[in-house]
Amino acid sequence: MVISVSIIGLFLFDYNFEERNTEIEEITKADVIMPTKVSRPGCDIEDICYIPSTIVVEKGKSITWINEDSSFHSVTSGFYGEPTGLFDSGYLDPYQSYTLSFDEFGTYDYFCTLHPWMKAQVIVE
Ligand SMILES: [Cu+2]
Repeated sequence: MVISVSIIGLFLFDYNFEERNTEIEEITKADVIMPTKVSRPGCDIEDICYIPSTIVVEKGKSITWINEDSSFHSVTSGFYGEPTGLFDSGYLDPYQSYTLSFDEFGTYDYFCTLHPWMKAQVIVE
């Protein structure tokens, strides 16, 4: 129990340290896109609210999301109504990006705090 608590603590520390928001003035190479019109229900039917909706990343590597929609969106760990508190981009402006490094193995579900139908997953291997 003590061991698992300390691992979570380290992960949270790494997360806070690595988190950063980048403005689009720099050329952003995004791994996951929030496409246009996902602020309306429907993208969930084809699972294209975040593209790709499941991304596999090597442990220690980072993922960059970009909001290509004209509405605000977020990248928030957990499920709508049940955030896990591991990461949260806050509201991303149109064309704002968000980069996070993943230093622990696992499957990380995430969602948008504004649009309950927007959900996706990061798998760290
Ligand atoms: Cu959204």
